[in-house]
Amino acid sequence: MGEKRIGVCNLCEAICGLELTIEGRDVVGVRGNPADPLSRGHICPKGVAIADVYADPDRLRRPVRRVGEGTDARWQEIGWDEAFDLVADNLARVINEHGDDALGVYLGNPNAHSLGSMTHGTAMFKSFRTKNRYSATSVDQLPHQLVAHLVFGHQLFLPIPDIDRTSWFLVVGGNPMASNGSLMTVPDFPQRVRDLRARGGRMVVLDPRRTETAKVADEHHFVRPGTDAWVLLAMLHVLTAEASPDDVPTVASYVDGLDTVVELVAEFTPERAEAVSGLPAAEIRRLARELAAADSGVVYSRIGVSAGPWGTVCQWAVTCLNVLTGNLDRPGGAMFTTPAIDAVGTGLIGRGHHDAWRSRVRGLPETAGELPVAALREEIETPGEGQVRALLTVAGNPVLSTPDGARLDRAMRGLDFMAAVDIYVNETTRHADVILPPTTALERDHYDLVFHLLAVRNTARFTPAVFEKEPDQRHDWQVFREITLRTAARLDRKAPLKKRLVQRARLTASPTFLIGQLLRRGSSGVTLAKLRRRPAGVDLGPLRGGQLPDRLPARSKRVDLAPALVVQDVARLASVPAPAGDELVLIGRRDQRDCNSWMHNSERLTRGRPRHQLLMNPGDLAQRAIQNGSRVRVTSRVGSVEVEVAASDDLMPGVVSLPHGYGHAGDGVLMSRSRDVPGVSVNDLTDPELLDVSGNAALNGVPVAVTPA
Ligand SMILES: Nc1nc2c(c(=O)[nH]1)N[C@H]1C(S)=C(S)[C@@H](COP(=O)(O)OP(=O)(O)OC[C@H]3O[C@@H](n4cnc5c(=O)[nH]c(N)nc54)[C@H](O)[C@@H]3O)O[C@H]1N2
Ligand SMILES: Nc1nc2c(c(=O)[nH]1)N[C@H]1C(S)=C(S)[C@@H](COP(=O)(O)OP(=O)(O)OC[C@H]3O[C@@H](n4cnc5c(=O)[nH]c(N)nc54)[C@H](O)[C@@H]3O)O[C@H]1N2
Ligand code: SF4
Ligand SMILES: [Mo]
Repeated sequence: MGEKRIGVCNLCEAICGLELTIEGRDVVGVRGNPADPLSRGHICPKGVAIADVYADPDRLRRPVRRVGEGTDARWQEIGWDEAFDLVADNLARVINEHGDDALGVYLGNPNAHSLGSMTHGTAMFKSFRTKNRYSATSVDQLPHQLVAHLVFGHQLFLPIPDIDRTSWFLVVGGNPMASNGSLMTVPDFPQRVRDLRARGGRMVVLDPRRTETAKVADEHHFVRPGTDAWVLLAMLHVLTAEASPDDVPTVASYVDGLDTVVELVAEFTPERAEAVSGLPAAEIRRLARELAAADSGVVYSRIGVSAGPWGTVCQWAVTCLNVLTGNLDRPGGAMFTTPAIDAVGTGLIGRGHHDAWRSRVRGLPETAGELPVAALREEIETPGEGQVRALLTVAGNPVLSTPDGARLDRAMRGLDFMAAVDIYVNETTRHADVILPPTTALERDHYDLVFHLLAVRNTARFTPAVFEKEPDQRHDWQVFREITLRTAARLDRKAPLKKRLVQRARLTASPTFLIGQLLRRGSSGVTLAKLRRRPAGVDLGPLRGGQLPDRLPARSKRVDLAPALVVQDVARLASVPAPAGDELVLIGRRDQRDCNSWMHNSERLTRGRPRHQLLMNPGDLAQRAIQNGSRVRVTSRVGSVEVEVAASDDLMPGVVSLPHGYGHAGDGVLMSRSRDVPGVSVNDLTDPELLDVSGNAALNGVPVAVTPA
């Protein structure tokens, strides 16, 4: 029969509650937990596969050390103590010999999904005084964070679509039917959309592909990749320049910069947007007016736009649309969460800053202490003071996930030393001298410090580990503690004793202990004891409106709609020649069963029809005399790959699409099953020179040529 346990899925931002059935140390059943107040029983195919990560024989369970090079590389298991010393000796050696900046650090996506990473990993990250800090943020949501910082005064004070109450929902460059939502924790998106439509609401999607989300929407329009900025600015133009005297928008008394917005959008007419984007001017006008007239409405944009050439301008325009239509901070609009642990209000996560320093080689600005990851390769390869000679990666795979990954892969071979905290030998960690594998989701306590902050409903939940860890395993927070303390002890330049003692004490407290403290500090009335009694989670109600200006993180308590950086970039947009529109451009895509570059080791997620193909409009295929199903060569400025092509009417003419996270390497990689998954890495085509003003990589809208292979 087995024993029932409450678990939580950490594989995407939806943070679904799970009900597991276990027998001894085996998971024999996984289903969604119907008692969970946020996820309400929802689960997707990946949630079931969480058991596969736990059981995977290819997963590392003990530290390994690389012996030999390239194809001759072997992995030798070593003890934890030896592994920690090896890492600390080498990191400290490089820092002592070459300075703080000689150490590069990269944090990947699963860090946001681990409590220990949030409490102890960030402390380790900060303890290194290097400028060479990187993360997946700059191939993802950096524009959202930068705009939130500039407009509201905190990088993570992000308004969330109130999907459960809105009557008009515009989705720009997101596909939550496949991704389950992002910067919008929205478990069971399909049901919430059905509910929205059942109460008479509408969902409109702008996307160069007729996606799964487009197919359940009331309306879908193609937009040429990289041109959303013109469309969103034209919507603002309609609301301001074309408004009748009765309809001129007014804004709340705590909002500054409306006049500047009106000036900036004056020349961005719907006709100009049509010429660039392909979306008819009449439709742009209608959409803007529908949003303004709706009882409540919200515009939401995601990675198709934030990882594009104008991510920051787009995200700013989305914010302006929500503000100018009166939908910010009100039910059915773009709202702010009130989580039991408010990582923003308490200052647990810093406000952020921008351009306090720049990258050594290309002079790219930092944001919130991180440099754009598109610069990592050149910082490793370019000799001179401040060159990255040692690298520490944590839960990431930048070789497959960042632009021109192939060249980053080659650059990594030139490092003096590399260490990785990861549960697999992947395309990136294969270059490490040492890999330290922590426990996985089912073996550690969890409280979500990040995604309650971004959720469509306020809830709190503490999930104790389903399985106790084995004595010879380490939690990630323990790994971070050891790396931090042992490295610090070996540095020539030591921090003052008092500081070191405080650091040691902080790193020695467990994440669960810290959560207990943080909950007590909050005003929600939720305690750890209460959460332990109600493992399904506690409902704290729908999102609350009317919180501004009191809760604004900005010291001025004002919203600034006209930050200088954005004003300048809109001016740049006004002066660039409109994209020609006659070349093919490449965009990304996600499938419900994919999980960035990992989970391809799970049999249940990879069997069935392959989904790695280049999707292309049949007209574009015919024009090039390419057969559906044949192999084609896709070439960009930086690289070239060979892959099968599949004809699809869902693609806008002139646009091709490849999923990211494919193209698994053989050499030195231990993930046996992934190697048999066909496909190429889209990031062998994406271009590290194509960046948004924030430094985020423009992974979407990359010019390519497609020819028969
Ligand atoms: N072209 C293109 N590129 C993209 C994107 C795109 O849309 N198009 N999307 C971008 C986005 S949004 C993101 S977030 C990035 C993701 O990019 P990355 O974060 O660099 O890569 P992931 O594929 O998420 O790799 C996660 C790694 O963490 C490991 N891991 C899993 N769980 C744990 C754990 O609990 N602890 C530790 N220590 N390790 C763990 C896995 O084994 C895996 O190796 O990719 C980006 N790249
Ligand atoms: N199944 C699954 N779920 C995931 C992940 C995964 O790998 N697999 N990754 C997780 C992560 S790390 C993240 S950040 C989120 C991302 O969540 P989403 O942002 O929802 O990610 P995508 O599904 O890639 O959706 C991006 C959409 O943008 C469209 N697009 C591309 N270029 C443009 C453009 O120029 N303009 C417009 N308007 N649209 C464009 C694409 O066609 C695509 O439909 O998903 C998370 N959830
Ligand atoms: S939707 Fe996301 S959190 Fe929910 S089960 Fe699927 S992968 Fe896990
Ligand atoms: Mo992401």
